[in-house]
Amino acid sequence: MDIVEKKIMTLCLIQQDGQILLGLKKRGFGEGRWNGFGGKIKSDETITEAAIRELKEEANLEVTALEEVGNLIFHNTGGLIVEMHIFRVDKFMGEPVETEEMLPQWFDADKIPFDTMWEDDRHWLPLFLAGKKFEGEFFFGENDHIIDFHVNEVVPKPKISVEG
Ligand code: 6OG
Repeated sequence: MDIVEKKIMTLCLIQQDGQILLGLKKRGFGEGRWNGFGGKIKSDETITEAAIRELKEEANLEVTALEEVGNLIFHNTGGLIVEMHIFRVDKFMGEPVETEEMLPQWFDADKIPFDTMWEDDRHWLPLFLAGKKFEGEFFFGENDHIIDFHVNEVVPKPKISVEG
């Protein structure tokens, strides 16, 4: 299949006191699904800057510490490829508020609404919740169903010191 377009996107997730913050997407791509907060990168910003901006725009939260923990490639129907960078937000200021784009809500880690989320989430969110780093690739077919995928935990390589 021809590649029509490739987009780089961010996704921010906040885990706190056994809960995770998700937003119900009110419009656009993924409307009606619960997801983390994020969007496309603008030409004048880094991926991290885009992640911070999107969380402010979509839930009015000011990120003060975050870490990139996941990297996923989505092959969508029509040739669109999305490279999604997933961030764990460790510190933020403010309370989540509803915006034009998202309705934020805290979910207990064992009550995540997977049935109204993107199908890929059930395959990598458990790794995120367990504090792991991960990478993966998903191939979507009709009706946003997964045809094929792989997800791997990324284990940092140990430092080796050679003496002598
Ligand atoms: P806007 O283009 O509306 O941002 N996104 C996905 N998230 C998950 N969990 N699974 C997918 O599988 C996704 N494809 C895209 C990236 C769209 C937001 O949706 C995310 C962005 O955070 C296909 O600004």
